[in-house]
Amino acid sequence: MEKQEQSRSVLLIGVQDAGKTNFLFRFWLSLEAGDGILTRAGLPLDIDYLKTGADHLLKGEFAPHTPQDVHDKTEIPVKTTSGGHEFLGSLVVPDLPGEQVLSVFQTRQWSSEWEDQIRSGCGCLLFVRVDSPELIAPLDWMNCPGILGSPMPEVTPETDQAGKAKPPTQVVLVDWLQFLRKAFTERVSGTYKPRVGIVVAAWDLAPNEQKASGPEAWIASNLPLLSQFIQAGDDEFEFAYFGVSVASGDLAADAGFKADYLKGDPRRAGEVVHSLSGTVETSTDITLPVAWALGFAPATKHGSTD
Ligand SMILES: Nc1nc2c(ncn2[C@@H]2O[C@H](COP(=O)(O)OP(=O)(O)OP(=O)(O)O)[C@@H](O)[C@H]2O)c(=O)[nH]1
Ligand SMILES: [Mg+2]
Repeated sequence: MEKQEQSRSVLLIGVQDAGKTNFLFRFWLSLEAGDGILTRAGLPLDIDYLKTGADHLLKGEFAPHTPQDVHDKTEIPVKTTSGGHEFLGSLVVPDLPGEQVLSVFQTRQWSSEWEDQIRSGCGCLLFVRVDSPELIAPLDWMNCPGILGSPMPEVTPETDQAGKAKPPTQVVLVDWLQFLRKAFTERVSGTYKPRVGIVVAAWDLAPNEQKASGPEAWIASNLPLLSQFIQAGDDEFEFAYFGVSVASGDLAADAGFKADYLKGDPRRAGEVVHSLSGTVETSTDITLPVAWALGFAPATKHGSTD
């Protein structure tokens, strides 16, 4: 059995409103419940941040947007003894506001806080969220004539508070993958293949017909540039897709669901849809995407239809 005792990180990357914070708080509840691949192995230093956040989910509400001035550097003692891995150590999962992710894209510079996390054994989770108003999608010019019967009309781009056009989310994320590749090559090695989980948050909001095909197909139809980059880049990263729902329903818009959720066991809610064994399946282990990013769950099996 491979035994490791050290500090590892998983970076949560996504623009505003992508579901990072709610995932982190549900992940913490899941570590505490102790039923998943990863479990808690002590108390984090910044327990207040996690506890206050998790209280929102326990009260049946989503946690709010992370303010610009929050520089959370959550460090949680965790352990696993799953699948031939034995790990006891500290897991750094920084929860930064999406504005910072966007600002790295805009200024082409990142802080030493980001840089310091790029090390061997570090994994990444890239977040996008179903139905997010912050998911900026350009009109697909290739399909436009087919859909609209005419070439692409003039569109007014969405703008930020300063009146600057907001970049399409998939362009930001593809750029981030390129920053990450460069940083891993410089700081670890050119042959190190970091694990990058693509997390589609608020999976409960995906239309039913799209749910059956899983998060990979959702990304292919909603963020085609990102999907193509992922397909072309599988020698540079190890990718897997996860559809995550922190409550298994919409606490904000569905009062009936919220009442049932509160009557049940809010400490153990949420689910993850993935295809790690080659077909779309649902797991109640919310630690799975993080465990996978750390290498504690097997890589995706491809070609199950052969
Ligand atoms: N239905 C549903 N909505 C969700 C889920 N997760 C997040 N949301 C919604 O998405 C919003 C944004 O989620 P956050 O976790 O704050 O997103 P974030 O990436 O941390 O955003 P910033 O802090 O702005 O960077 C929440 O306020 C919820 O309304 C989910 O599993 N299901
Ligand atoms: Mg946040």
